[in-house]
Amino acid sequence: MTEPTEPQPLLSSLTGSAPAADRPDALSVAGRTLSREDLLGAAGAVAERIAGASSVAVRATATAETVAAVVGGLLAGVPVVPLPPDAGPLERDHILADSGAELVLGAAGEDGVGLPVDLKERAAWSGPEPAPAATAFILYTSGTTGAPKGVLVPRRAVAAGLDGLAEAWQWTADDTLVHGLPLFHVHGLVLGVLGALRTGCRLVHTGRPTPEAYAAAGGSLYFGVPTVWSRVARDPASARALAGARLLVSGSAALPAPVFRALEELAGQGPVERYGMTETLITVAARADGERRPGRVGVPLPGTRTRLAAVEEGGGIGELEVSGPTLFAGYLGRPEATAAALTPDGWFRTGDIAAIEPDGTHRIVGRASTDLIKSGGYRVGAGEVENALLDHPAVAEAAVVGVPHDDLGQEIVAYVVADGVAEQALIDFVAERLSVHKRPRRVRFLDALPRNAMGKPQKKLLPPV
Ligand code: MCA
Ligand code: AMP
Repeated sequence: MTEPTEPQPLLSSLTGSAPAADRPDALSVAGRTLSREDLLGAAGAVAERIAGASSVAVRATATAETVAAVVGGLLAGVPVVPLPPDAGPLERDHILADSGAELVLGAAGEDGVGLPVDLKERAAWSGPEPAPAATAFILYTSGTTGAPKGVLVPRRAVAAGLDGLAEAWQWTADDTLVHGLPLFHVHGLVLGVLGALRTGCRLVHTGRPTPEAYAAAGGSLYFGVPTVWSRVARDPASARALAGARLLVSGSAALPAPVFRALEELAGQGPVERYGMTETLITVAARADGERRPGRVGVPLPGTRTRLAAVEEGGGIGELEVSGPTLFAGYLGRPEATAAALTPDGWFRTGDIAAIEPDGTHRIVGRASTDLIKSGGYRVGAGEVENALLDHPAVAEAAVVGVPHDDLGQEIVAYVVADGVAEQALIDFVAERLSVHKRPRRVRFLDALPRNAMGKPQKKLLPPV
């Protein structure tokens, strides 16, 4: 078997393949426009400031400054740690301490920490191309228990993943990519910003992913999480305005079939779905030239292999395992967690239950653990929210679950044993200490959590909300 060839390195794709005709609005983020040359100049100035640092955190507001800071990190070969801009002290301090980030780029938050990025600064960066195995990003993501883990994403994985998607979606410099997703996760940042820079296409980031903003942006290629697509589908005028787009893409959570059908009717096309994880980037995608069917997330990207583990007899479904060039290099400082996530032969255990159809297309059926919640496309660990609730002096016990929800896919619901505290106060307590999107949307007060004979909480026995 021949070894797969290395993709074009990340740095030279950022600096070397600018389309011949740069345009003043090559990049537009929440109304601020820049040419590609301006972006690279500002990013070069960032690179000069941070060169030699072991890692740099970026307060990832949806702004052009964030894009310049991230690209500056990639130019300088300094691993970038995106920080959710609304992360409260518990989450922020954990990410900064765990990653060891020496600097925080971006306008200072309430903590007063942050070095502003000036888009008017310019420098031509001429540093060497870092090794393909060097870390591009340390992305913090929830597990089922404890605090989020830092996922080490190699530069090679980003390059390979983006090239695979460009091929699957016929994504070229002629496209205009539109989305309004957060810039601290794979979807909005890696695909939604670096994908545009690597293919050389124009990017319009709408600030927030509202149906009206998507409709007004006039793109050829649109990215959204299912919550965004379901809001578009409920706004017929906005949905119809997308009829001229070449391709709509949904990912980060399961797209409900009724949303697919509504878009088919209103926008003349259902979205292609793709599937992935922070640890693996996107591994499976429906192709632009393939059949679009609700619930089918497509076929493995070039170089990626998939298999099902522990398939139940006659069931045809099992835990999806993946291998290939887009896999992470481990959880930062957590060898046991890294080892537990991999099989002895090096495949990543996704924790997702899937089926592979005879035509090779994949269906995601559910998750093995109910303690990993997907709400609005955000991955939220039940344990992290439970620990935050238990920090409240009035809370004696807490159990957090994801409950099916029309708009968010799953809604975070907390069951607590607590005395003398109101529902909203607990919601705000979590929103302020973690990130706003990790807050429970509802809190139920119980006299005791259901437990088994061993004293272990039994989430299956919790009463309906
Ligand atoms: C509400 N707000 C509060 C509180 N309640 N603020 C403080 N304390 C509270 N108690 C404010 C918020 O700050 C926000 O303000 C506003 O209310 C609305 O927030 P929220 O209700 O959370 O927004 P939403 O409407 O529910 O958001 C839906 C959404 C969002 C826009 C779809 O969930 C979203 O952006 N999802 C994308 C997630 C994503 O990109 N996932 C990718 C990871 P303000 O309006 O002022 O801000 S997955 C990935 O990367 C993989 C690899 C993959 O497959 O893609
Ligand atoms: P994250 O690490 O935040 O990207 O979350 C990864 C998880 O999102 C996966 O393990 C899946 O459970 C879920 N996911 C991503 N894309 C899809 C999809 N197209 N359909 C169903 N679930 C998805």
